[in-house]
Formats: sequence, C-alpha cells, structure tokens
Amino acid sequence: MLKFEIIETDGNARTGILKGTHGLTETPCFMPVATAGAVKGVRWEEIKESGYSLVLSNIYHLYLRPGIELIEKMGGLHRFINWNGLILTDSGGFQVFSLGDLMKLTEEGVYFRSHIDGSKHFFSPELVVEFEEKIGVDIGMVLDECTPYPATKEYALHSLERTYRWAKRSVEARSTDKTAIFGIVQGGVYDDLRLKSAKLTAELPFEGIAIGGLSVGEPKEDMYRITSLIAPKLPFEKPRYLMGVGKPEDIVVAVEHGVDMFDCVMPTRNARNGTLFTWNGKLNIKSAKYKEDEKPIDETCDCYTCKNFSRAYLRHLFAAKEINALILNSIHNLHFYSKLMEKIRKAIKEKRFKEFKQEFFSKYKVDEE
Ligand code: PRF
Ligand code: ZN
Repeated sequence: MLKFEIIETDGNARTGILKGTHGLTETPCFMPVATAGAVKGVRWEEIKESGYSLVLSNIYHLYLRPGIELIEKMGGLHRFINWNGLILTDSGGFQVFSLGDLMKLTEEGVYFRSHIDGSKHFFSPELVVEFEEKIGVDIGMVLDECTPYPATKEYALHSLERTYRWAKRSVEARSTDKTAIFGIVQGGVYDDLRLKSAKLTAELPFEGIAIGGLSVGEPKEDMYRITSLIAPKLPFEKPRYLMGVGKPEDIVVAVEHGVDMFDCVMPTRNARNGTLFTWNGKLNIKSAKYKEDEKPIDETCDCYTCKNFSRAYLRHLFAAKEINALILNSIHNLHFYSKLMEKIRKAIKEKRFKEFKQEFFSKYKVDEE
C-alpha cells in the first residue's frame, strides 16, 4: 500500500514521493511531532498550510492514554484526531527505554510502568504491530531497543541482536499491508556493529528502514560518521528515516548522505521556550534587544506569524505568558522547517545540493557543541 518513488538524485542525496492511502509527501521530509495525537499549539489547518502531509505520533503515549481500544472504537487514529494526511507512529521503543527503573527488558518484550499513574504494562514486538494495525496508521515502527550512549561494545552488540530478533518477530506478526512497517538499525557508535545491523535489517521485508540510536547524547562527529556510513548502504529503493533528528544543520548533512525522513520535537519545543529559527540561525525572542524591534522574526518568512506580528509584540506575549506566544512561535518554527525541506528538495531536483548546502552554512549560525 505504501509506495516510494525516487524522482531525482544528486550524489547520495535523493528526492522522491512517498505515497499511502491517506495522501503523499515529497521527500526529504520532516514530520511534525504529534505525540499524543496533536501537534502542541498548532491546528491541523496550519500544519497543512505549512506544507506538511505526514505527522508522527507515538504508540506508547496513545496506548497509555486514551488507549488503543478507544481509538479503534472511534474509527481509527486518523478519524479520532481528524487528520486526513499520513501518520507514522513510533513504537515506544525510545520512550519505554528512557523510563530507567520503571522498565524491565526481557527477550519476550519489555515490562514497564506508566509515567502517568505507575500502572504495570507489557509491550512485545507482536503487540506493537497489532496496535499499529488496529489504529490504522500508514507507517508503524517496530519495537526496538534504543541503545543508550554511552554503551560498551558488548552491550551494543547484544542490543542490536535483540532488536534484530524482534524485527523478525514483527514481520511475522503482520496481518495487513495497509500499515507499512519500518525496521530500525541500531549498534551504538560502533561502525562494524552498525554495518551488521544495517545488513540484517535490510534483509527483512520492511517498507522502509530507520536509523535509530543516534542523537542520544553522543558527540556530533559520531552521529555524522554513523549516518554517512550507514545511510548510503541501506536499500536504495526504500525510504530511509533518521529518528529524532534534528537541528536544521543536522538535517542538511544527513540529506547529503541519502536520508529521506526526519522527525524532532525541536521546532515545537523550541517555540515554546522562545527559541525561533531564522536563516541566520536561532533567535531568542526573550532577549531585551527585541523590545522595540518592529521587524518580523525573519524578513524572508511568509508564515502567518511573520506576516502579521513584530518581534516586539512576540517578545511581549512571551513575557506576559500569553498562550498566543507559544502558538505563534510554533507556527513560525514549523513553517521554517517546512521551507528548509522544500529548499532541500528543490536543490536536489536541480542537481545543486552542494551549492545549497554551502549557501545554507554560509548564513546559518550553527550551535556550538
Ligand atoms: N528508536 C525508536 N524511536 C526513536 C529512536 C530510536 O532509536 C530515537 C533515537 N534518536 C528517536 N526516536 N523506536
Ligand atoms: Zn515566520
């Protein structure tokens, strides 16, 4: 049911179309995060207007609240949340493994306690696929073990092998092709383990493949090295998804190595703490220097916020703790990410990605590490 067509390549970078029953998205794409079935502070109309047609939600959160059964009863996730575009759900592999003491890992699956009320639960690879099919998402991620950083090589090896055994069980558990399933490459920051995981995962009949376990606290060089090593070796004809990444500069670098899909809380979370994206880098709207600044956040931006409001007004709204500050900031940041992906796709189509990258980095002030 899910189709991926590559339209143009430029080096390892690719642009294409990902098509499912709930619409299509051009790639490389960024997925706004709608963890609990809503993008925080932004209506679906605005998500669509910004050019998004694929959003990410999370099985762990939806399972705990409002529950898989309820969503099923309400006609599936698309109908329940009234989003008629594409939906990808993460498996909860990442969320459960960040619960620490509240989590117990076994070969069969993972026992965990709810972060909401402490109640006990169990996820297995089979259950996660069943949940994803039940609520009818377009793409479901397999249950994996997100190897933490740092991890010893022994630990990373056992972890990637378990993730692989779980991946095989996930494939076996499928009962429909209405929900596409993506496998996940792990292996920590060890090149040989990553290569092994990529090879094993690529052998399974997944519709797409993700690189997991990056952007979990490792040095940026490790993330870039693993991405450049693994992304180009994944099956050419399948979409490649770099999970939980990232900053605008990380996305540009990963696209160059052949990544097609991204997600991150950064645009929405940063918006809610007053950090706004511009083509010159980040801007902190809380700063006193914007007190009397009549300019929009970014003079080249054509989002609702920039077309209507000044930095001075947005700074005031933030200081006054007005809800509209969070909403207007989120609209701008999501618009910025959408434009970034649009520029990336255009550059690849015109076979000038290197020039685009150079121009981007000549203006955009990256974070220091
Ligand atoms: N696994 C899953 N979800 C994820 C990750 C992962 O490794 C990451 C790592 N950046 C983000 N989200 N299932
Ligand atoms: Zn804007």
